[in-house]
Order: sequence, then structure tokens, then C-alpha cells
Amino acid sequence: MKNDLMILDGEWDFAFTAERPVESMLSGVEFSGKMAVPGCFDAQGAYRFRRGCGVYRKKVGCQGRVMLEIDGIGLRGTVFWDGAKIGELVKPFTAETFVFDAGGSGEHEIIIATENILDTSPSSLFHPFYDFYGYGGIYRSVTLRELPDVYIEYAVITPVSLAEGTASLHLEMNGCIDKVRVQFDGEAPLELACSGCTLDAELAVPHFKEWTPETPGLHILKITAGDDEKTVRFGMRIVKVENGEVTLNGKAVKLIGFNRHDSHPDFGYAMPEELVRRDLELIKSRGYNFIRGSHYAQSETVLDICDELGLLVWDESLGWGNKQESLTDGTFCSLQIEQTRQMVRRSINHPSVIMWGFLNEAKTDIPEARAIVKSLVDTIKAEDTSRPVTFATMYGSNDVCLDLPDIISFNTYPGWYGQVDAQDFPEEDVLATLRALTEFTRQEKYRDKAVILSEIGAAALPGDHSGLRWSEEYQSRMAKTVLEEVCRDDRWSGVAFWLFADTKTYSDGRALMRPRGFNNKGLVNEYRQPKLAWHELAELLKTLKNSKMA
Ligand code: ADA
Repeated sequence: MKNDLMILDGEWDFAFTAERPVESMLSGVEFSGKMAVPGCFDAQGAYRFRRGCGVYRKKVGCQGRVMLEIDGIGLRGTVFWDGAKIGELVKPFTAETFVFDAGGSGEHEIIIATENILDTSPSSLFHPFYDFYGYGGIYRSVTLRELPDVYIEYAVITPVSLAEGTASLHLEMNGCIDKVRVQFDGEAPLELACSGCTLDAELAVPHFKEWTPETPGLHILKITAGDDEKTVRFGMRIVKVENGEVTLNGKAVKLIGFNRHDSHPDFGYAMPEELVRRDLELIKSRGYNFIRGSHYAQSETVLDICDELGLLVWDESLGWGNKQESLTDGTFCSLQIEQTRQMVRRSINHPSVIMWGFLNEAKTDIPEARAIVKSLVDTIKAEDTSRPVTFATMYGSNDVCLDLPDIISFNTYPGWYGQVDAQDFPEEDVLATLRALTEFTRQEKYRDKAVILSEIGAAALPGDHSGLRWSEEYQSRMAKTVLEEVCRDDRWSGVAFWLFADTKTYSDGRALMRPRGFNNKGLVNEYRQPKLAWHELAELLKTLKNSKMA
């Protein structure tokens, strides 16, 4: 078998330069420093908050045709192998794969030149106005493997029937092969005939168990194709939107949880696994069942942990408040489509992912937005018909794209924006806003769609106990009012509170609304220390738990 994975994480040689080097400049780069991979070079230490290029170098022994996987970088980058360019990285947070001839046996050199310079052009996927910090570096793992002649490019296993314990398998190989072998959970292997370079089969999963939030049982499928071997972990669960509700394994489910940035002040978007796990365990332990992965494709680490804990995930591709000039820009649209397709193909086997999303708060109140929204829905459906699709709108009933997704998701901030002078918590206004939204979705054309409150919240500065705006008490009242309403009103399939933890953003231009340079709407602060709302909301949740809360 030629499938030994080399994990290239660890210490890389590093240089910080003003410009991203092109091939001809590589020999001039002096790698005088060291940097951790994964890591954001501007999160800590000498390069903290500096903008420029972080150039990483690693030596590696291999030969022949190889697959290099870079699971996510920011904000852009170029990859060189032995001094020659092999690819560009233009989609932050997106896993990219490069297959190429590594050359003869011996030591080779990889250089990944990243940059965190903010790009304001309409085609840019990461704008300076996004409300989360634009860190640079190699955010996620880098791996390499030597490839056999025929190898498995893509393997998807989709649960078909929970009554019969069957699942469909779809395989794509780079070349033709006449049979593959599959083995569930170490049971007796099965041989399946292949026609050409793909295989589609429906299989019975031996001793199958349902994957549910309470009992997140996982299965392992080992696939052998010639000299290649791939292992896929999956869960037997079926998610649908039926009669205006999200259902999981045939039962309506109420999704209650948080938007979460995969971010930490000391690590940026390269949070160590232990810290990610601690976040997710904390959320699960308080009785929540839902995470919206705002606002970029989630890492394998996040999704693996959610699979194991039984947390339900909204996975979305990168976007934030994108304006008309981007939504109608050819390059922007094709990058959106590519990154969304890559997200789906990358994470399709994770049972925790129960919906796909894209374009958070884009300008979807204009007809010009419809083409890209429709293309993104179609792109996802072409890859995966087993999950609903959504996007979070800030336009409420003025959105003109709500017929396109399966789930209508509203971001709304009553009691926070639009009334900055009022100091007391306006409970009636908050309830009136939520009720107007659900009323709007009761009309015939939206009746079959599920509805989620995808963002709502108030900022709190730890230690402010005035009871007024910005205090912990105000934030807690907001969260509790919303939770009660979402549990009371059956039209809501769920809520993702904004926000789990305070998250690094910028203060310039928003200084009044983003004190400390953080989005302060976390129920825990950036180091995950709880605010009052964290305790009070969980206490309330215990008393409200209903039969739809998985
Ligand atoms: C929006 C946006 C979030 C965050 C939030 C806020 O809804 O989607 O990313 O910026 O507003 O805190 O204002």
C-alpha cells in the first residue's frame, strides 16, 4: 500500500517580507526564523498584527507522484516545490489539494508564501470590512502522500434508510479499476465490481446504529482500491426539511446553540485541538445542540469533534456583508462557487453537518443577488441532496432571495442596533420583531421552508453590572427573552445566538461598537470566561427543554 500520510505540521523555517515572493525572488528570501504550522504568524510574537508576507519553508523526503493537501490558509498564498510554482491559494479557509510529480528520491523543498494584505477589490473573498480579523498564515494542517497509480479521489457515504440500515457509496478514482474492497467496522470485507473510474452501490451497514445528538454512534468504512486505501468515518442519520420544520431521523428538532468563530486571541484561526474541544464540550455540556460555523468552512478538527459529541453544525463558506459590486463580479462569483463546492466535498461525510450555508448577510434585497444565490444553491445540490441549504439574511421581509434556500435564516438585532440611545432592555420591541418575522414566513410561498434565527444578541463588557446597554444583565435578558420566544413559537426551528465567545475584529471605524477591538457579544469572553448570560441562559434552557430538543 502506498498510502502513508506524512503530516507536515510542526516547526517550519520562516521569513517575514514586505512582498509576496515570486519564483525569481525565492533564492533571496532569508529564512532566519521559525514558525509553527498550523499557526497565524500575526497572532503572537514579533509579527503580531503586522501586515505583509509570511513565507514558510520545509524540507521533505519523497518521490514520484504526490498529493499535497493544505487544509486552510489566510489570506492568500503561493505554493512552490523545489523552487517552481505549483499553485495559488486564493480562497481563505479552503482546503486545497495539489497533485504533481515530486521528482526523484531524496529531499525536496516546499515553500508556502502566505500574505495577510487586505484586498478591497470587488473580487476579493476577504474584505477589510468583515467583522473578524484578517489573520495571515497556515491556519490548518499540511499533509503529503506518495500516490499509487490508481487512487481514490473522492468517497461519499450517504445514509439511505434508517429502517433497513442502508447507505449509498459513491467513489471516484483517478483511473479505471475493476473491483474495490470495502469493510465496515472491521467486519468481513465485501468485493464490489467497478465500471470505469467510479462506483455507486447501496450497502447494508452491519450492526448499524443511528447517529443522534444523544448517542452519536459512528461507523468506519475502509475502502481498498488497488494499492490505495481510504478510511471514511460516517454516521447513520437523516436530515430533512419537512412541512416547515427541520427533522432529524424523522423527528422535528429544535436547534439551540451559538454562532462560533474558530478563533482565539493567542492563536487566531489556528486554535489548538484541545482548545477547540474545550469550546465544543462546554457548549454541549450546557445542553445546547447546535453550532453555526460563522463565517467560513469549518476545519476537520471542529467537525470531527462535533461528530463525536453529537453537536449539529451549520457549515458555511466564507462571506460577510458582500455588496452588489461583488455579487455581480465574475471572479468573486466563481470563487464563491468553487469554495462552496470544495467545502461540501471536503466535509460531506460528517454526520454533524446538517446544513450548508453561504454568503452571510450579502446584499440579498436586490434582484441582482439572485443569480449568485441560485448558483450557490444549485452547486450544493449538485454535490449533495441529503442536506438542506440556507444563507443568513439581514434583510428580513425585504430579502428577494428567500424562495431559493430550504431554510430561511434571519440575522436580526432588535434591542441593539438602531436604538443606540435607549439604555433599558426593550423586551416588547424584541418580541415584536421576532413575531413579525415568523408571521412573514407563514405565507403560502414560504410555509414549507424551515425558519432559523441565525443571529441575535447584545454586547456585554465583563464587569459592567449597570443593567443598561453593554452590561452583563442586559445581554442576559436579551438572550433569555429570545430563548423563551424561540421555544414557544413552533415556527422557529432554532436559534444560533450571536455569539459564543468574544472575537477579535478591528476597532478602527467601529471603535464605539467594538471596544477593545473585539466583537463583545460573546456569552463568554475571548478567553472563554463566562459572562452572566452564559450561566443564566443554560439554567433557563434546562427548564424549557422540550420534546423537539434533541
Ligand atoms: C452581523 C454579522 C456578524 C456580526 C454581527 C454584529 O450580523 O453577521 O458577523 O458582525 O452582525 O455583531 O454586529
